Amino acid sequence: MSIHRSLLLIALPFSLALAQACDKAGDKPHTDTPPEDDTGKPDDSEVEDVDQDGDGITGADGDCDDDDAKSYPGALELCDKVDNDCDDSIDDGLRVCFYPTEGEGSSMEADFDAGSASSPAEILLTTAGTLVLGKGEWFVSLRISADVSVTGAGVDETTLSGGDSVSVILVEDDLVDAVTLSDLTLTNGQATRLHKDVAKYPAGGGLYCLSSSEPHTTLTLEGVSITASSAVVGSALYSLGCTVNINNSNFDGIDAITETAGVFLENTTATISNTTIQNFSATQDGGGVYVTSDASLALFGSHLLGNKSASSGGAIFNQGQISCAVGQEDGAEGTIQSNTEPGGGGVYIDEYDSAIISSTGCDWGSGTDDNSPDDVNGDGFTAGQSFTTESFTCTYLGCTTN
Ligand SMILES: [Ca+2]
Ligand SMILES: [Ca+2]
Ligand SMILES: [Ca+2]
Ligand SMILES: [Ca+2]
Repeated sequence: MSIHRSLLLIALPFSLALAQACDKAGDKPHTDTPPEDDTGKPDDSEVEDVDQDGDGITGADGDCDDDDAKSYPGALELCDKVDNDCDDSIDDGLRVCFYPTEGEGSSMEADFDAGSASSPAEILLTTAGTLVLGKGEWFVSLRISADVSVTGAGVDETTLSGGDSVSVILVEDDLVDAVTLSDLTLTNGQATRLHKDVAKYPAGGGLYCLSSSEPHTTLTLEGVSITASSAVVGSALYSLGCTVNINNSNFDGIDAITETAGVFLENTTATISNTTIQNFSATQDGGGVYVTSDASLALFGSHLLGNKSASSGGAIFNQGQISCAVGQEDGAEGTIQSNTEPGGGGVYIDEYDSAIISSTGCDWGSGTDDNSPDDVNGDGFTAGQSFTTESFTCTYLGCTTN
């Protein structure tokens, strides 16, 4: 006789006895012939009355997965993509879960909760996966050196703060292909990394992205707000070598301190859609955005509003290639308005032969929302130029309307 057969013979009477015992516990008299089932559903009453996974709850008593001892009514919800507490919601009520691309998920709540306003937690993510943040505010400097998506519960629900002492998120490893941030706010960052050439300049208070070799890291922002963050260069965002895609986001310079630009793009290909960059005030060139000669910026249906430079380029200081156009999906008008600087031009074009700006379907304001004193100026201009909604192209020598 095989071992399997002997086990079966032992197990069979035991389960029959158990089924009978369960029946005795109820009021139903036991019969050998089960009543006719006219519900159309499989008759599994005898199976459910046994606690198959040993968690103390039978299927009949509400164990929503009687093959998983970590799932039963009242169980602790775990970061495992399973409904542990049997309320029909998976991983509900959890605050910080990390799900690696391979392997089991785990809670990072304790790591995040360890930070305070005066001492943000330093957290490294070195494994590819998804970090899911629930409602709450955490004080962190989050360094990402793997392909990671960070997703919050919404810009008004999930906030990561640098406590005015550290950059909130750092993306800085050449092995990283793609990092995505969505549905969260980064605030009160204070740059901790330095500009590559001018090491005395801290760069990227809210978000810092460094990708120094091919293929470049793709950094995607969807529904991200960056506020009240400070740096010498790029108070909200500094990108060196990353490919940056920004959609439905907001960069606000209120309570920010910057010498040069809220958004600083260097050796970067940037596409910014349906996004607002506003209220930045720089003591040097470039209020809202600074585009270096090896960078490009395509604006679609986006808004640069109320940015200031104490030098040149209230909205943008441009050495590279920039375009302003309507939204790619909704055709919404772009706006570059109410940006100011003393020297001339919402956009200032520096003396680089390849520096260019083209505008189609963007509104450069007029009257009270006009840029002051001009819309576009450049190193070789005889006078600053003013536009409203016409299409035009400018180099550092001057503009032509299309
Ligand atoms: Ca069970
Ligand atoms: Ca169970
Ligand atoms: Ca649940
Ligand atoms: Ca779970």
